[in-house]
Amino acid sequence: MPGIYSQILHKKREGKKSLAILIDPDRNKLKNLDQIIDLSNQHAVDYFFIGGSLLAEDRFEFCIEKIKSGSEIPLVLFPGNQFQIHFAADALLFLSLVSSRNAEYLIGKQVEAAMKISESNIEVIATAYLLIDGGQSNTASYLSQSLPIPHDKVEVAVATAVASKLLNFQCIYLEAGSGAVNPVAPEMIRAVSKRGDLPLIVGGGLRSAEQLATAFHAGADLVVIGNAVESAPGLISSLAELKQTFHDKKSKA
Ligand code: 1GP
Repeated sequence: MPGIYSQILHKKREGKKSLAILIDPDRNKLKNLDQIIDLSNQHAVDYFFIGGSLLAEDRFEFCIEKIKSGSEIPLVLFPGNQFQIHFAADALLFLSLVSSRNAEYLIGKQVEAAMKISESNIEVIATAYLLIDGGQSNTASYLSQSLPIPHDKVEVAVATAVASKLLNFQCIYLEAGSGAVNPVAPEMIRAVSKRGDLPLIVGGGLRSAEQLATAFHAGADLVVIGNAVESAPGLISSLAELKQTFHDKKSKA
C-alpha cells in the first residue's frame, strides 16, 4: 500500500478531493464514536484524524484501538501535544505552528518528541500549521500563546505558506480552530492553493456539505471535520455524497 502522503499527493494531482473525520479523544466527545466509524466505513471516508488541543478525560489509546479494530480507513495522528503519539496509527502529521512566533510550538515540542518518533516506523508528514482567526478565541491559540493570522490577511497566509514550501514542508494546513464561528475564507484558501503545489488541508468550523463544497472549490485538497460530525454523525453521508458529486462533475468536465 502506498504511504499516506503519496496517496494524498496522487489524489491532488488527479484533482480528487479527500474528507477526513476528526476524532477528539476526549471522553466527553465520544458518545457517537461507534456510529461515526460505521458511517465512515459505509461512505468511504478517506481518513480518520485523531487528536485534540486539550483533553479533559483522555481516551486516546481507547480511540486508537476502537478505530483500528472497526475500520480500515487510514488513521492519521493530528497531535495536540507530544503525548498524542501512537505507533498503531498509519501516519503522523508532524506539525509546526508556523503562524506563531512562539518557538516552543515552532520547534520546541517537536524536539521533545523527535527521538521517540524517529525510532518508530510511523510515516511522518512534515506539516506547516497555520492558525487563522475563526471569529472567536480558541484553545489552540490560547495554549500556544500565539496570535492567529487575521481572517482577511490573505497575503500573510500566502507568504507563510510560500515560506513553508521553501523550508520543505510537505503539506499546508489552514486551521480556523475547532468550533470556529467562521471557517477559513474561500479567498484565503484560493490564494494559498494558487501559490503552491503542496497539498492543502483545511479545517475548523465547517458544518455542512455546502461549506465543504466551498472549501473544495476554493482549492482545499483535504477537508477535516470534527464537531459537526461528532454531534450529528448522519452528516457523514451528505458530506461523502457532496465529495462524490464534486468528482463526478469534474470527470464530466
Ligand atoms: C480540524 O480543528 C478542526 O482542523 C476541526 O474543527 O471540530 O470545528 O470541525 P471542527
